[in-house]
Amino acid sequence: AAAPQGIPIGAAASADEYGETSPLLNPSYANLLSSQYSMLEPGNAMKWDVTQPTQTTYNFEPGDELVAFAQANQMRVRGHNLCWYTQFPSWLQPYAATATPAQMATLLQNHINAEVTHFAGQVFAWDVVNEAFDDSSAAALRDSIWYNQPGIGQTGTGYIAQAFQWAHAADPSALLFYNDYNIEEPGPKFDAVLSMVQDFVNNGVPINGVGFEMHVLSTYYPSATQLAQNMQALAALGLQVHITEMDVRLPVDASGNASAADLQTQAQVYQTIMTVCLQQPNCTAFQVWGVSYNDSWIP
Ligand code: 9MR
Repeated sequence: AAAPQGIPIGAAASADEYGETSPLLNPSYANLLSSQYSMLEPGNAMKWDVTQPTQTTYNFEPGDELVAFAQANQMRVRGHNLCWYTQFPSWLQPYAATATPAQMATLLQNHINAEVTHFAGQVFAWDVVNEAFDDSSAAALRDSIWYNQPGIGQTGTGYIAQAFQWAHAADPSALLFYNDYNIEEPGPKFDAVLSMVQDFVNNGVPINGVGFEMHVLSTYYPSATQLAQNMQALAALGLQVHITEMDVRLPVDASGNASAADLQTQAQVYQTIMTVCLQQPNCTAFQVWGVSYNDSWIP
C-alpha cells in the first residue's frame, strides 16, 4: 500500500524445478503470491542446475510455469541468474576441469543466448552476473569456472562485461543487473562493485543497474543514511538499484518461534529499507526472498 504506482514489489518463487509438487498448485501459496506481490523471481528455476541439466540439453519448463503464473496475474518477472560461481549441474565442474578457456566461453555464450532468447519479452530484468566478489577486505574477484578456473579467457572483470554483452545481444530490451550481497553499506565490497560498474558505464558495457540482495539481521542492517549513500553513488552513474532478496533473520527459541518484540523489530527494518527505496528515485523495485518465511532459505 505504501508503494507508488510503478514500483514492483516482488518475491522469490518456486515451481517444480526439483521434481517437487509445484507450490503454485497450493492455493494458499498461489493466492499469497498473486495478491501480495506484483513481481516474482524464480528462486532457483532459472539457474544453471535446472536450465542446463546436461551439456546438450536445456530445461526452461519450471521457469515457463513461473512466467505463465506471473502473466496470468499481471506480475512482472525478474530473471535470476545467468553466471554465478555455484549451483551447477553435476556435469559442469568436471567439464570445466579439463576445458579450455575458448570452450568455456562458447559454453557460457550459448547458455546466456539460449536462456535470454527463450525468455525475451517475458523477463524484464536479468541478474546477469551474481556475487562475483568475495567478502575479504580486498573484495577480490571470487575464483570460479568463468573467471579463472579456467575462465572464459578474459582478465579481471572482463568476463563479467562479456556476459553482459552476450545477454544484451540476446534481448536488447531487458534491463541488465549485477547482483550481490553486503554491498548495501559503504565498504570495500561496495567500492569494488562501484569501480567495476563505473568502468562498464565508461566503456559502453550494457548495464542498467545493481541488485542489493539485502539479506540482513534484526540485529544488524545498513542504516538508512548509508543505504541512501550507496544508491546515490549508483544514481550518479545513471544506474538503477533493485532490492532483490530482502529478508530479516531473527533469533528463535528452541521451538523455532521468534519473540513478539523481535517481530516488531523485523517489521521496522523492512519499513526502514522500503522508506529509503521510496525516497531514492533510482530504486525501482523491491523484492523479498520467499513468498513468506514458510519457504525461506533461512533455517
Ligand atoms: O533460495 C535459494 C536456495 O533455495 C538455494 O538452495 C540456494 C543455493 O545456492 O540459493 C538460494 O538463493 C540464493 C540466491 O540465488 C543468491 N543469493 C543468495 C540466496 C540465498 O542463499
